[in-house]
Amino acid sequence: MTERAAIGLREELERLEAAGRLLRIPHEVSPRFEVCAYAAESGPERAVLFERVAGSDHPVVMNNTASREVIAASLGIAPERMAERYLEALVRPIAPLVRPASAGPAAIHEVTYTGDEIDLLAQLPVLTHHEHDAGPYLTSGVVIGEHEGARNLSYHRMQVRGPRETGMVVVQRHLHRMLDAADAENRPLPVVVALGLDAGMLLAAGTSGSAAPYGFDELGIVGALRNTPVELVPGLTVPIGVPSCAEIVIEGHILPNTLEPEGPFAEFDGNYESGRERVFRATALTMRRGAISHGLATGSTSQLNIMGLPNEAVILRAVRAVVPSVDRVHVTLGGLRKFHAIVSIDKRIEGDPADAIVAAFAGHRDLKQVTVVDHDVDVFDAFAVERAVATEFQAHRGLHLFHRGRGNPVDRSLAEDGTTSRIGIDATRPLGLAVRVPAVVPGRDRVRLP
Ligand SMILES: Cc1cc2nc3c(=O)[nH]c(=O)nc-3n(C[C@H](O)[C@H](O)[C@H](O)COP(=O)(O)O)c2cc1C
Ligand SMILES: [Mn+2]
Repeated sequence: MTERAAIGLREELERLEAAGRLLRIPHEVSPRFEVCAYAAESGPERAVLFERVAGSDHPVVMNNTASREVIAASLGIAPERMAERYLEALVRPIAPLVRPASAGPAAIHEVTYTGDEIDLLAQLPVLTHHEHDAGPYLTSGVVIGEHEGARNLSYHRMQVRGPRETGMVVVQRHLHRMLDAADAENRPLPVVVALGLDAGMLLAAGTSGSAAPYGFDELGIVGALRNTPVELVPGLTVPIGVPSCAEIVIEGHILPNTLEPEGPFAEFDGNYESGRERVFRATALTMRRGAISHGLATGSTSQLNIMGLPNEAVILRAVRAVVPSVDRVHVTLGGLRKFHAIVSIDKRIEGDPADAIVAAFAGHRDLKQVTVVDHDVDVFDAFAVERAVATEFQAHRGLHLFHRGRGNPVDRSLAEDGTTSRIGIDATRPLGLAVRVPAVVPGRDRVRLP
């Protein structure tokens, strides 16, 4: 099987439907809470396509990153291959290409509104997510910025407050660095907001700075996952490349040195936030005919997967540098895809598990707990992992504690000075201990239950 990620949301939906992983909701559903309620109730196994959203001509997809299985179907890989495949893409990115003029106009420019023709709430389905949110928000737009040859992709929630105006929350990361430069000259920062994207694009935009440092173009990850460069077309009103695979694009500027009241909005830890945040003004809205939009609820598994699954690749890389026989890495959902990892290794010498633990912590500093198991334990099977801990682990030799490391502010259990403790669990068999022969009941394959 050649592993090639879907190019664009439409190809992704075809793949998901063929794999039985798409639920269509044909009746009309309200963008105010109801779409999110259906998405939450639907569970992580399938993406959901809302064919009729009240007040809009555009369908909305949700849950297309709700589980590893759904994402894998879009990426064209086996689910357990995700970390390995993502690592290949990080190590060998494929740079985007500008669409040649001879190829004619791109589909993303089939429908265009510019300037005062734009009315975001009238022209797009914009969801209201949680009970006490201030109103409709765009949460799933991938914001693309450029500065001195560097490109960046990241998410920034947008509170839609007027026909062309939204709030925009920009935390001190890569886009903020571009904003600092623009603020210093008191000029607006041009950006493109791409909406309605496939899982490869969504994961790349969620990849953290530890995996994709400033200046690393996240679009190169997407190109590698697709085995073909991402195609860019020039923006209509901003000097920023637009990924032509998007369903919808909002072009515009983040206003310099401007903060306005924003929120409340429920963040991924379930708490409402509000404050003074940046302001975005749209200069163009372009889309495909029949464009499909995309919704993402904060705190959902769809969001945790986007922000967390790339961490598996980073941990795999870090552990492999020390223990080349590392097999698989699983950053668990219960650990918010950030704090807890299971690592399997083919242990060659005593010392491999302890060094794998140290490497994992160094590779992804948010980690608080690493469990190392033998390679015949399925890291994705919680029962199998717990059984390995129950039957192979002894704290007097297998427990590794580290104190006073850098904590993540999201974690409210941190010490008063903001540091964290870390725990490593070596649940591998001592070398030389025979592998138990699993007890098998003969003839199970011939049983035909009534
Ligand atoms: C659905 C979703 C919403 C997010 N919302 C915000 C946000 O409002 N503001 C923000 O600064 N980061 C937000 N993030 C986090 C960043 O987009 C994410 O950490 C990204 O990887 C940062 O990219 P960078 O390393 O290129 O700066 C969000 C992430 C997701 C998946
Ligand atoms: Mn970045």
